[in-house]
Amino acid sequence: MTNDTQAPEQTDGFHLVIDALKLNGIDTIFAVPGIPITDLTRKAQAAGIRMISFRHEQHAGNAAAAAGFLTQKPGICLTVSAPGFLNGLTALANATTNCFPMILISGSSEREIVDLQQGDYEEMDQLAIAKPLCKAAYRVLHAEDIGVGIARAIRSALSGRPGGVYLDLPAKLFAQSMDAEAGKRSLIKVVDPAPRQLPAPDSVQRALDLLKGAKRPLIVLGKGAAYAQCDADIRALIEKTGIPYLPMSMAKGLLPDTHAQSASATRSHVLAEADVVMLVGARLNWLLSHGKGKTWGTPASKQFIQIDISPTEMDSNVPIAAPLIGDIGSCVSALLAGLGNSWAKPPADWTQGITERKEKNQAKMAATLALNPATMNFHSALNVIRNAVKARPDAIVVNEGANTLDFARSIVDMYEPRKRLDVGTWGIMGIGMGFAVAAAVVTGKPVIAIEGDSAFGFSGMEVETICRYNLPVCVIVFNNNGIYKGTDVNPLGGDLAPTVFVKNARYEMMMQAFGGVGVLANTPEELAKALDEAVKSGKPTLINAIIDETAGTESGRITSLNPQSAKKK
Ligand code: ADP
Ligand code: TZD
Ligand code: MG
Repeated sequence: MTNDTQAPEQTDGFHLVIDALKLNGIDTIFAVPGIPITDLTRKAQAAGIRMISFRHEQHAGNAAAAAGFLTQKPGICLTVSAPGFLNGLTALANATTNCFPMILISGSSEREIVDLQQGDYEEMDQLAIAKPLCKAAYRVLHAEDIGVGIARAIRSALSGRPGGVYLDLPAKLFAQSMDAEAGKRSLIKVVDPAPRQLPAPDSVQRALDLLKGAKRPLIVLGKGAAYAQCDADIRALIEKTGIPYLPMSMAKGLLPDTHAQSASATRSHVLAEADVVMLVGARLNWLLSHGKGKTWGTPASKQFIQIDISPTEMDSNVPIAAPLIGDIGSCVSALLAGLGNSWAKPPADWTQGITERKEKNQAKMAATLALNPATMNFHSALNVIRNAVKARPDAIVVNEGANTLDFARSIVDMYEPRKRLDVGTWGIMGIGMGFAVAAAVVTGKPVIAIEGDSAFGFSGMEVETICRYNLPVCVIVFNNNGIYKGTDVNPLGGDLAPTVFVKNARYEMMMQAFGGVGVLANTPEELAKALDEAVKSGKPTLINAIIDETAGTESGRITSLNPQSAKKK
């Protein structure tokens, strides 16, 4: 075909971005189109990348973050300049906070105009704004650097502690053309983006020695352990050592919550009484009371072993006696290798005491769950979902709210790893529909989103997205007429209290509006029937579960974090 007069084949910024992503195994993008990336979304779709188009960038960003957590590939969120970028930024910061790998790719306006602040369309110095809110931030100005830019973004998102990365692509870049062959050569397929990091042998021995000497050992599994995808080894470590364990919320299901060694039902007892605690991919942040205070019993009564990929996580709150730095897969297999065949199980008075307390608490909970109050409450509704997840352990549970979150976390048992996605480290509202869409898209499994009515409102419009892509998502809105409760009153009359919503809102009609199934459920029977049908049919469904508006408590289980006014009224 070629002859001397024919110009060499050209490529451009659009195609180089798409080719670089595809070369690195990226098969899905979560986006909201507009200037300057509309054509990029079209061309990516035409090139076989699955484009999931959202109604708001925050939810596209949350979807990318959840996809990253579930797959160990960076989830990609694509947005327009300034306002679209800012809408995606909360998700990027949240992903970084939670150690989920994602890349926010935003188009941006003309550098020359932005930098002189001459007032371009959607003008903003996005790179500078993103930098403090993510793990790394890059800008590509020349088409021949697109390959490097995407390779650096992927490596930054995945290596070491995973997190969010920002990639700035100015409008002019997309139309820049270059020789197709040279363009192809400029792309980089990232080799080993998350290299294993083997723990030092002496640190493994130190951890084993500490564990061996423990009288009341405890293992805490965090979402880092779920992310690491070394499920069989983690289970083997727990079962071979015989040590009781506590899963943090997104580590639930790494071992089934019904496992004999789970200490979840007697959490406060084991945290207070343990003498050696091994943290596996869990930080000693507020969710673990910073490793000190009343929760942790007698001051200085415990020693910590901490497995984490980030060395600077050690001693962040309390001294870590045995830091084990490396990737969780390598650390856990090194511990397993070091256990030998004669590992003594923990003293029976410790494990039996836990079992007895646990059985007592579980019996109490079973009695509460069996009650069937005239108006559905959190317990009677969640009991239905508990049974549904037991029947479909492969379903993914998404969960947000205050009481709706706290009760669901303790009542709905999980059976398989990475099946629970929730508000994470920040306790952020708004992840619901983004996480649900991602879970359905990347796994194809049924998704059950357990949503407080306030929590649902943050991303509710994405039910259209769920219907548009016909995703097997069943949203259950726990409708208690408000934030925490529906009973607050404004002492002055007039406007409603700030925590309450329109009473008896018909959330199910939102799903109906877009062709999905909407059901109003006043009883556990109605809820069970609708949920069963939703999971069986895979049809987008929203169940408006009417919950006793008096049943919740302020801020759920974290009431104590509310500052108290010194002045009485
Ligand atoms: P949780 O909220 O469940 O307690 P955190 O988000 O606080 O969990 O902690 C997760 C920890 O896991 C982070 O400190 C992170 O550095 C670590 N981590 C994530 N992935 C890995 C991995 N593959 N290997 C080792 N540590 C990891
Ligand atoms: N905004 C964001 C982004 N995150 C938050 N966590 C909050 C606001 C504050 N907040 C909570 O911490 S929980 C919650 C809000 C607004 C909603 C609780 O109401 P709900 O759940 O209806 O979702 P319950 O079941 O009524 O308690
Ligand atoms: Mg509510």
